[in-house]
Amino acid sequence: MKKCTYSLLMLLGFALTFMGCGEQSKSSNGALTSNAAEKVYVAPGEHDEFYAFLSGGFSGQLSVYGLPSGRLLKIIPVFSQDAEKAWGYNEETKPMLNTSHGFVPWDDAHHPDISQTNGELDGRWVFINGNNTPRIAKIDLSVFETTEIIEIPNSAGNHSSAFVTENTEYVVAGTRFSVPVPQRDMPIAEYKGNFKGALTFISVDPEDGGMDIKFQLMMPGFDYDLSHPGRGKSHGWFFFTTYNTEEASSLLEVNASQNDKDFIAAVNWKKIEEYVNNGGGTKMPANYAHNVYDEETHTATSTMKKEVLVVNPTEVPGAVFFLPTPKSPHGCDVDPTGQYIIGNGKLSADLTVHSFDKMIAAIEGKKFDGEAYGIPILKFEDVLAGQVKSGGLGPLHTEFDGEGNAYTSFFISSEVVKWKLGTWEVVDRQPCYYSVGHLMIPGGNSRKPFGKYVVAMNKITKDRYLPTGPEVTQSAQLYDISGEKMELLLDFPTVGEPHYAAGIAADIVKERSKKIFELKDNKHKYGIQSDSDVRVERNGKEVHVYMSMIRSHFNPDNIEGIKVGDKVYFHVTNLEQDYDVPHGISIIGANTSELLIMPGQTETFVWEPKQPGVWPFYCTDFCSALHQEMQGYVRVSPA
Ligand code: CUK
Ligand code: CUA
Repeated sequence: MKKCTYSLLMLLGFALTFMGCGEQSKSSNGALTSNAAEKVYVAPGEHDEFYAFLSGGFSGQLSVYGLPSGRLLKIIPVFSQDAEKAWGYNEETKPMLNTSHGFVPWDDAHHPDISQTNGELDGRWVFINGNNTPRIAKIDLSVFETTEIIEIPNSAGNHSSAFVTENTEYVVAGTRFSVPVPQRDMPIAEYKGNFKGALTFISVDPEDGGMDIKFQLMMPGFDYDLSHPGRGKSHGWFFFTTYNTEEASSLLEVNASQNDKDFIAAVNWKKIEEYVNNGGGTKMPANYAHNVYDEETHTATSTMKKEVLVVNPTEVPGAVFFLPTPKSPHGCDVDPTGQYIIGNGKLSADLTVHSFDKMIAAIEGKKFDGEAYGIPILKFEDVLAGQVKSGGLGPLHTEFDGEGNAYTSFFISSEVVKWKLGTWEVVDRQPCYYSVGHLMIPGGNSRKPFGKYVVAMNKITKDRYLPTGPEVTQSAQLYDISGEKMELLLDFPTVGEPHYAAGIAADIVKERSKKIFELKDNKHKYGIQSDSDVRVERNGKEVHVYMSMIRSHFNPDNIEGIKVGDKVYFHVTNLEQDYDVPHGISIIGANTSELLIMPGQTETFVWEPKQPGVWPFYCTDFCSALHQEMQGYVRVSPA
């Protein structure tokens, strides 16, 4: 009888599966089908619960997603020119991409981090690093635009960036490559002892967010991979993973993995800050660009800075220590209480967890195990809190849910492993498809994570999506972590390679982000206030067109008197005062992108007509029923 019922159920199960409506059935791709769909469904017109800011990797940008739906809301241009928003094309934003190497309209963006107050996300700014030409950018979340970019001198790779301390006192940028400091022509083989690793502390103005390099800590020539600030009890410290502590100039012969243990560098930045505030440190010549977008003039300016304050770790006794950490640690993560510092040794199966209290005790007891370049090395056993026997391979990064659990990504075994802080026991594991890099729990970098979801950012998406030629999309996956077991809910494609992400409850950000640019506050040099200001001014071969746009016309819309060989500047002001009505403009043959101009703002593009004729321009952004009528002509006569 029992057997009979069982087979009946089996049969029923089969039938349901064949009909494609098996309840809670696991599809061959690992997703829980029915329940998962409900959990990520955000009904039309409803808002997502979280914003997620995903780094665009080699796209150089920052993309904004809603969670749990995984819907792409916006791509914020940061380090790369963006035709859609004219970023780096119009005269106003070109200076944002200026560097000491000239105009660099691309970068490799890795790690976004959201500003904090008292260890909690305040939703004011997102910071993100450019790896290639070392830069840190700040995105203002009242407008979702990049408003400041600072170049990092004496650096290369800029990978252990851009993480913020718990009152956003500093955003920190650590060099990945050590380089000659100052840069100079020298044999590469003389790396050891000559190259330096700069850890840069950029102060952030609590009012306007203005960034400024406070000091650079000039560390030994290791590679500085990732970092995280202390928080709570360890606030005032910053931790950096290192590799290649052998200082090999070539990693070809696995030189760099000779040492059984590399280090986590623990930096007491409060101590160094005090030293610097009392006149400590040495000013050294350095060229770096500091680019600021002014929200009143809607115009960026680029300033070339000339010097930087450098501090040697041995100048400030008691400020820098090394914690031995096995096997090329990659991620360096600190739990929400600030007690545990986790080094993810990517060549090891086990995770090493250091204890902040034990570290302080060992420092106070002066229990050192030698030194490197004058920096004391603590004893591994003295600082070890515990080890997680993960059973996985290739641990990279750890996030926290605020409930005493940690979640570590394993690149090689391609999984998320959940374990308990303090007991180090593994409580769950779920596969990722495939090869996960970072994880992100909204607020996971703060004292108060919103422990509801974890996003896995995967390097490989073999077969997960429709094929699109040899370059298949990169991918993120969303897991529900509200229960004891994690549950895979959703795959969603990403823009570029999503190295890392930062997430925040939407309520903290969304009302503030409906900012209106008031026309009366428009201080743009070429801005106008009304249609009575529109005009065309000629100055030799230079022509300035002061133009307005409002539903649904340009003014002036017919322009004559332009000649081949002229340089025509179109200064176009959007007179709209509804916050979400931009207009666009471009003209035939313009060697730039269109301008998408927000209400109350002015933007400028340059046009150098090459042929006589009557050339049309039009609005490029749908704005009303008469959008198609929003157009005009420029008459160009022979020179
Ligand atoms: S990461 Cu940048 S190489 Cu593990 Cu933060 Cu992907
Ligand atoms: Cu203005 Cu379309």
